[in-house]
Amino acid sequence: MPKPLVIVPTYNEIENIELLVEAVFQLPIAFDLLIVDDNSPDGTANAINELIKKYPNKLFLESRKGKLGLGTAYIHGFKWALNRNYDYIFEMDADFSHNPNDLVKLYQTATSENMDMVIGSRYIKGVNVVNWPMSRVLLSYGASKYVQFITGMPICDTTAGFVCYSRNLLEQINLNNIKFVGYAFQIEMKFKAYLKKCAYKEIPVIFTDRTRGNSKMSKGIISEAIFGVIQMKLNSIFNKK
Ligand SMILES: Nc1nc2c(ncn2[C@@H]2O[C@H](COP(=O)(O)OP(=O)(O)O)[C@@H](O)[C@H]2O)c(=O)[nH]1
Ligand SMILES: [Mg+2]
Repeated sequence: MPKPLVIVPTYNEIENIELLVEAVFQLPIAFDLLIVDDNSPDGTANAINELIKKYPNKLFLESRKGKLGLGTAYIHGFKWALNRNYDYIFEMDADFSHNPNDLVKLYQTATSENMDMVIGSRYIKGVNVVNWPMSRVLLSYGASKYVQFITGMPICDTTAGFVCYSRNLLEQINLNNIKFVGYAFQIEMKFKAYLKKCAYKEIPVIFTDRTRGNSKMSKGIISEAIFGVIQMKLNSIFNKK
C-alpha cells in the first residue's frame, strides 16, 4: 500500500492539536502525521510531545525557532517527507477547517486514479464554505478567481490548502525555488505543478471556519499574493523563452 504522510503546520493550536491527532489516527487509512510547529507560545509542541509517547513512529514533530510562515513550514515538511519513504504527502490545517475524514477521499482519488495532485476544493460548484464572514469568503473566492485569470490555470480553488501531492511530483519541483512564504505559497505550488503538466484533480470538500483558536491571516499576506502572482506568471513566460 502506498505510504501517506499528512503535514500540519501549527502556530498556537493548543485547543485543536490533540483532537486533530486523534481524528487522523482513527481513520481507516494508516496516515502518518508530521506537525511543523513554529515555537508556538501556547505550548502546542509540548502537547504534541506528550502525544508522541502514545503514537511513536506515527506522529512526528519538527520544531522551528519562530513564526517563519506557512509556506516555509510546508517546504520543511516536504523535504522531511522526501527524505523518508512516503509516497503521498498531504497538506492540512490544524483547525478542522479541513475535515480530517476527507483525507480518505483525497487518498483514494490519488491512488486509484493515479493523480500527482488532488485538491480538496471549495469552489467547484458555487462556494462550499461554512461560517466564514462574508468579507473573508469574498476575499478567498476573489483571490481564487483572480489567480485563475492571471495564470490561466483551469483550477477553481487555486488558494486551497487541503492538497495531496505525490512523491513523484514533489521530486520534480525545485523546493528551494518556491518564493512565497505566506498563504500565496499554495498558489505557487499549484502553478509549479500545473507547469509540470502533472495529472491533477479537484474534488469537492466543505470548508468550515475554525471554532477554536484564532486565525493567523494578515494583510501582508494579501499584498504578497496580489503582486506576487503577476510576477510569478511573468517569470514563467520569460523562463520559457
Ligand atoms: N508552522 C506555522 N504554521 C502556521 C503559520 N501561520 C499559520 N499556520 C498554521 O496554518 C494553518 C492555517 O492557518 P489559519 O490561522 O487557520 O488561517 P486561516 O484559516 O486562513 O484563517 C493553521 O494550522 C495554523 O496554525 C506559521 O507561520 N507557521
Ligand atoms: Mg484556519
